[in-house]
Amino acid sequence: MKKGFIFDLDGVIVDTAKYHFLAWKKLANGLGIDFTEEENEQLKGVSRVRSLQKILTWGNKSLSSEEFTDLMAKKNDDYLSYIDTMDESEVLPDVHKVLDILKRHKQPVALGSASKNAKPILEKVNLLQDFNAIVDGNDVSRAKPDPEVFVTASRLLGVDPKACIVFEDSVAGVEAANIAGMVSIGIGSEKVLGHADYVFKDFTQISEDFLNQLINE
Ligand code: B16
Ligand code: MG
Repeated sequence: MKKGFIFDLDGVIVDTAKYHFLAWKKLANGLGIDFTEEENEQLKGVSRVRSLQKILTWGNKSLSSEEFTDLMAKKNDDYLSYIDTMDESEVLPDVHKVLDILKRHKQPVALGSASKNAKPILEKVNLLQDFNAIVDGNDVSRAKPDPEVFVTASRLLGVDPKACIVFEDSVAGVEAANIAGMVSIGIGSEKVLGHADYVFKDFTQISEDFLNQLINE
């Protein structure tokens, strides 16, 4: 059966969580809310709107809808100023290796990210041309763990969802892949991503034999 490989972006291809952290921390502190790295962890894979709602809940603050929109725009401007400094060196270890193997085996590859900034980020790290389809936060209305982003990616690739393999670093993203009936590969800690079909610390742990097995099974 024809297979399709779908990659999450933040935490899988690049580590932009550190930039989200700096931008959210500035916003939260400006509202008198403390914001820790642990709280930032809980925003991985979560949409921008939902992230701000969570921060406000943690800080027990409420905003008018104008203030909310204004702060979201400011956070994104800050975040984009960090993104602007990115280059190829920020691609996580062995991501190029895995993409090259899949290309050599003529496997279709898609991006499935919650980020509305996915395309500019891929452009900065020079990977835009490596994906046959890109589905990001601009294309979907339902956030992970809803499988919309991955199901849309499988449709664009022309591959049955059940024949797709998803690489994800977030709890909600692994859940979304599982709900879609896709093979889920967690990138990160077994403790956090134990509900994935497979878990690897990072792409350096993924061999060509393993990828061949996924392609041929
Ligand atoms: P943006 P992913 C997610 O990307 C991030 O993990 C999450 O922290 C962020 O809030 C979300 O994108 C939205 O990002 O503000 O750029 O639209 O992991 O799904 O690639
Ligand atoms: Mg992610």
